[in-house]
Amino acid sequence: MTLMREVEDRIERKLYRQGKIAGAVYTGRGQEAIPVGSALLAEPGDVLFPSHRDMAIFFIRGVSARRVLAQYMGRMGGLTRGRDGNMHMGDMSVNVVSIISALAATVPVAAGAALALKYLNRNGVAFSYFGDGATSRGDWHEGVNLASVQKLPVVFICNNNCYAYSTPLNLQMACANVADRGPAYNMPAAIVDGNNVLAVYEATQRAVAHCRAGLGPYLLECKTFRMTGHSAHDAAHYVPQELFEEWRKLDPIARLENRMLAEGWAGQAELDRARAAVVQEVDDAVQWAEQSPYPDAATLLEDVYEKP
Ligand SMILES: Cc1ncc(C[n+]2csc(CCOP(=O)(O)OP(=O)(O)O)c2C)c(N)n1
Ligand SMILES: [Mg+2]
Repeated sequence: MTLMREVEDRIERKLYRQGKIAGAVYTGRGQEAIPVGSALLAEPGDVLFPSHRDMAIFFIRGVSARRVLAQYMGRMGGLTRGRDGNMHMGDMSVNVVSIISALAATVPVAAGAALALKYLNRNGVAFSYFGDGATSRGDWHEGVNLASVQKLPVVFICNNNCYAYSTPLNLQMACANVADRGPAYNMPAAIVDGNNVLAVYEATQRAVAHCRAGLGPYLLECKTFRMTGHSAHDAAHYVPQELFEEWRKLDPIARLENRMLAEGWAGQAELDRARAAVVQEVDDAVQWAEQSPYPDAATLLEDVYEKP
């Protein structure tokens, strides 16, 4: 969670302002417990479909901060080798499927991946991530319906951060919770404190067990808040200030650290050392990324189309 926070802070608050980021910047500040608490439960053969606020998934699957930073800077060292300048990236060598920009477009793809895993008897699970707004798109309903009818092993993980760009929840869906959509598909759905990484972990354990037992998909609605604008170019004037203040008290990293100290799982010195190591790792990664070259224009069509 700290690595994700540090990499995203560096991108949004420094490199973007210095004009070094090639594309737009969307961060998951305040939402780190969701990708971390869930993706830690993915087995190597499982397939993950991150959304735009789930950077930790890449780190959990072993993608380095160097490569993620090079990606955002449009360099050859990035996952798309300079073809894209933000989070539209994946790494099929570790079963992380690239984000499709159109919201919810990856949901039917996740259902398809789960169909393949089931057909091949792999006992694998697809992890499908999206925001609250994405659940109002047609693709979301088609993908969820297919998964449910076919009893496919998909954990659908919603980060409900109360906004879809500037649109608050009540203006984009008529039910109170995303989880309320589950029964329409005869799919179990749980509401989780998305700012508590241990709660997300436990809920995901239950969801994954359900999927691996062949019982079909499972929906997790992780309640959280977007502690930033929609993107680095959005100051979020439309969000009432007191909401930020309320949710700041629920910061998932601070909450876990406080719990660790209270339970005696770690001392302050250990936490400080861990944080310093993260800062150092990100310093190194930024330097590495800045030294990575931009792609040669003559190669830009490589890997765009499959060769015969
Ligand atoms: C079909 C489609 N419409 C609009 C957009 C532009 N867009 C990107 S993210 C976003 C908001 C998404 O809200 P939500 O699903 O709640 O995710 P969040 O950004 O809050 O994590 C919008 C409107 C898009 N990418 N795709
Ligand atoms: Mg949202």
